[in-house]
Amino acid sequence: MLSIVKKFINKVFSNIFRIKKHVKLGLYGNPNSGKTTLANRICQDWLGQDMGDVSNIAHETREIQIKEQINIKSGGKEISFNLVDTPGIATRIDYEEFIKAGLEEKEAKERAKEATKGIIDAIKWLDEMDAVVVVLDSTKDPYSQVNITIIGNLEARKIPVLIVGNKVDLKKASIKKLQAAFPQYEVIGISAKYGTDMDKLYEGLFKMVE
Ligand SMILES: Nc1nc2c(ncn2[C@@H]2O[C@H](COP(=O)(O)OP(=O)(O)OP(=O)(O)O)[C@@H](O)[C@H]2O)c(=O)[nH]1
Ligand SMILES: [Mg+2]
Repeated sequence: MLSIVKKFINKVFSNIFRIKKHVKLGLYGNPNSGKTTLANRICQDWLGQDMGDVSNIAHETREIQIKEQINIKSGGKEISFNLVDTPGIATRIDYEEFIKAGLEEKEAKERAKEATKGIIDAIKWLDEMDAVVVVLDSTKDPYSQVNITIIGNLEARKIPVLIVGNKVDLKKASIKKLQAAFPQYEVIGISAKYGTDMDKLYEGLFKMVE
């Protein structure tokens, strides 16, 4: 009888604890790496709704976007996340690139200005995060300054990091190259667009924050 009461009390307590735990999870990475596509995938998986706009033109996300209380289940456990989609971080923004992508000059200049502000905000927000997923494009060279800067910053702040190699559906994708560039981390290959290996990503998330 006593053990049943104990079990009941334990269950109530663990439920309270579970509800209380909100992990602020940031998505960081280069422009166009697929952060918003991943944010939408996660929101679709657990809330059945999208989070933000996706575009093949870089710097689509220029303001921090937050979706609160996404309850994710993995391995028989449940954790509540506040998901933060951030503007892509770049070392250089050239409005002429936006003109080449088809924007009018005025629009291109405005986008460049907003993108610059967005990068500053993204960096400022780093301190707010409990954990960060660095979303890398697995078809691109991993030794880019931006990746190293983001990961170095997170290490210095002792914020847990999960590295995700996105776009594994593309021929040029190489998780091996990413893994070689970041040997101290396990790199998880996914396709945010098609939902490939999302279960591995959720497992990785739980390992990181538990
Ligand atoms: N093939 C493929 N394309 C993807 C994948 N994920 C994203 N994309 C494409 O990559 C482009 C950029 O995606 P976004 O999700 O807007 O990228 P982002 O990192 O949020 O970009 P910014 O907001 O500019 O920083 C879009 O054309 C997406 O459709 C993927 O897994 N596979
Ligand atoms: Mg985006």
